[in-house]
Amino acid sequence: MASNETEKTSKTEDNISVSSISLNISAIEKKLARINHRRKDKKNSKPKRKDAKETTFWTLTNKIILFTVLVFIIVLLTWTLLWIFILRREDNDFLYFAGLFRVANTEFLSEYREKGSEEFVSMSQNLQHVVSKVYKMSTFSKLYQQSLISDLSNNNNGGILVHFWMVFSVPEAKGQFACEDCVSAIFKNSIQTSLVNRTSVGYLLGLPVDIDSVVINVALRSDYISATRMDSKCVHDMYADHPGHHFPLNLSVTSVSGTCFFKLIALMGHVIRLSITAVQTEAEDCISDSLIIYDALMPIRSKILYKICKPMDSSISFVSTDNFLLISYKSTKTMGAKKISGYFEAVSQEECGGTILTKNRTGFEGTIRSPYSPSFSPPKCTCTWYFKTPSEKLGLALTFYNYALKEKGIEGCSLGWWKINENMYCGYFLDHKTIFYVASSQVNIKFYCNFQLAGKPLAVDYGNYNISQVCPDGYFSCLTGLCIPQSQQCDGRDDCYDESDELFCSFPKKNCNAPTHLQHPHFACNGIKDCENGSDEMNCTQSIPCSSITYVCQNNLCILKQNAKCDGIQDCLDGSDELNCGCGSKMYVANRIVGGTDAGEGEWPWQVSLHFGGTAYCGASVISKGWLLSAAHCFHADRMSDPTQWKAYLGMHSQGHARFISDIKRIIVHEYYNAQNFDYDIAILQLKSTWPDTMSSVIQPICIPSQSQYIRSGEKCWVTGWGRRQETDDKEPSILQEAEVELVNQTICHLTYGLITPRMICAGLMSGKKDACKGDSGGPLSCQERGSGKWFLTGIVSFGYGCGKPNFPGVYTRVSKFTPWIQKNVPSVV
Ligand code: 4AZ
Repeated sequence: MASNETEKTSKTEDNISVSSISLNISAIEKKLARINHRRKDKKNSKPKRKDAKETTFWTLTNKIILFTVLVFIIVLLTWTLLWIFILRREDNDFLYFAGLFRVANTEFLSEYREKGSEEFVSMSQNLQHVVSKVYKMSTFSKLYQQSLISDLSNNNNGGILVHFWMVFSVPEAKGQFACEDCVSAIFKNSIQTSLVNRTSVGYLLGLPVDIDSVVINVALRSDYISATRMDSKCVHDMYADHPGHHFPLNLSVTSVSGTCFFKLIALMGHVIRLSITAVQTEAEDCISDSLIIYDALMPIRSKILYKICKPMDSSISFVSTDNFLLISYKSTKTMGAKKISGYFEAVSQEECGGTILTKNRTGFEGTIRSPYSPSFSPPKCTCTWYFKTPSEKLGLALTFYNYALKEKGIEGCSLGWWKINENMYCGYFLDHKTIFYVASSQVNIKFYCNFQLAGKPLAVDYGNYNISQVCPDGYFSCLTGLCIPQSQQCDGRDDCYDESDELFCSFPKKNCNAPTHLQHPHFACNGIKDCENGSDEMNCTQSIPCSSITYVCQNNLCILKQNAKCDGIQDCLDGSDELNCGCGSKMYVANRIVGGTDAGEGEWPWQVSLHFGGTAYCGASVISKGWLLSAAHCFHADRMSDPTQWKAYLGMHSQGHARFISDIKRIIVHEYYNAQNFDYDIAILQLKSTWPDTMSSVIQPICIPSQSQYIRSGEKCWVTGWGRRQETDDKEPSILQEAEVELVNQTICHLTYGLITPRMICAGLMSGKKDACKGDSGGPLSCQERGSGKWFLTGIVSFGYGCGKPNFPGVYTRVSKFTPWIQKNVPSVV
């Protein structure tokens, strides 16, 4: 490794300060000597009368005064120098950057693998010099401190890949200087490219550099220190030099505290496949323990493939883009044993795509897969398949699992995009299968997997379908592509997975002669006798096969009774429906949000205000001791997903005056959150500390609805928050606002907004006026259960067209769709 310039710099600076002090002291001594000399001369030449005068000057008092003045000057001088060279330096922040670029047309020497080799030292000194010159000639010259070459590696594109660190020193007064784009732009702009030869290789002070390969990211100081420490026993280079051979990776950590790096390097022309078979960690918050896999040899943020922060016992594997991969393992010293098991191997680069001639029949017959499936694919890949069906009457059907295609809009696609016979689609992940039909006998499919992280493996079943009749007679054709029996249309159950079978239905008809479990949920087991023969309220607590309208007891048996949860009556045989019911009650008995009024103190004890970097940003709801529920979109941007930047204000009435404030330990954003259409807009937050029980009059959890919650349009609920009172306001109210809104029929909501998924619910007034607005996001839509009087979190403020506009109700995340997800992630949720 090249020398660590920072340490050198600071040492030289220290030397400077010490020697400057001694210089000044010796200067003073010289002056004194000169004075004495002059004094001696004078002594010899002046008459005796003057000697007597001098004797009087050198009295003891004068000597003491002179000595004090001298000491004072020396102390002053020392302090000034100390301040200039040591104390003032502490006002500067060091900022660390990690980056890489490819030097083209240069042969990689095997000696570069050895950091102590002459070849490595000489090459890295040259490269360091070039990087330093780039920044010293730039507007950041005063801030730039040094660069340090971390690795020189061979790679599948040829030339040498340079992994490097950079350190900038920024005065604290300049605030958070971390303009990653600026630092990156300085580097890229220094590369002289020529339009003539049309390659991405240009010249950086004479060095042939591939401009497309340049990546520079802000890095963690702790990563820089761990990776560059001279005596580090925690940076390991591991080589996979026999293709196909499994090299074991058993990292057992009992006492190590800090970050260790494992660099996995494969033979040229190969990529690394890393398989993690088990992870034992203590914490689950990514702060104390984490395993991060990078598609680079340095911890470069934009090259993260995957993060593992909690124990895992199933196998998962990743493939690198190039012939290397980095594992960063962070661990804090705790009691429990931590272990990571797995192996890595060098595998050949995999091509995907091909020509497929389908058989002369309808039905699915084969599967196409993303590259390296079932491993996660590298973030970037391109596959091309060409399909030909045997007849003009047969089109191509594609079944996607937990994935769907949507026509591409003007924005780009973040989860892969598809070009199918000249049409462009964005792909996105969701929790059910979809079928996509291409009404042509010749189908050209191009798949570009431009993921931010490693691409989830995709398997797509293909087969022919009859272009003139997608679903057989007697079947309803869902918008998800599924075919369901016609009888299931408008039965109150979402059989299509996108509710397309339940939209545009007339008011449900009673079917009093059918058994209760086949009746419409609008009537069945809702506590109201709708049928004269009482058939709609019969056998409601008997175990029946589970479905989307049944309540699941803890013993996994299902009952039909609606709102069985916490209604004060034991309905499940195991009594689980009445367990954990310390939720949804408020001490406050009385009875801006747009069109809202001031709430009473303690009226909404589950309401939370989330502050980001000191500013109120979103709302949230308390759902159990130490856990909150909010909207995923509050945490979407890179910066916003950092839990350390957030604080939760609980038991608060007037903004900023909370009874309890906690840091956030962990943010779990739903894995299918879709920033384009706000689908799966939900996030769980774990608090760092929990409030004392003495605050229970102002802090209470709200109940989570059961998965089978049936939503009745027109039902009145309350939305609360410190968001804007008008769309045009430029500041938020200080007192918590509340507004009563009505749940809106899903078909009407669909007609208004178009894309409303089953994970959304609309609420507001069609006349407008009462609505959530900017700043209310993530906050609760609270609905009171008629029987028990308990409050349930029916919705989470998500989005809307403006605020309080007529015919545009607010859109909320439908919490009942996430009950199993919440239960999986939050221990003992109420
Ligand atoms: C927001 O920006 C927001 N009218 C939240 C809700 C609504 C609009 C905007 C619904 O946080």
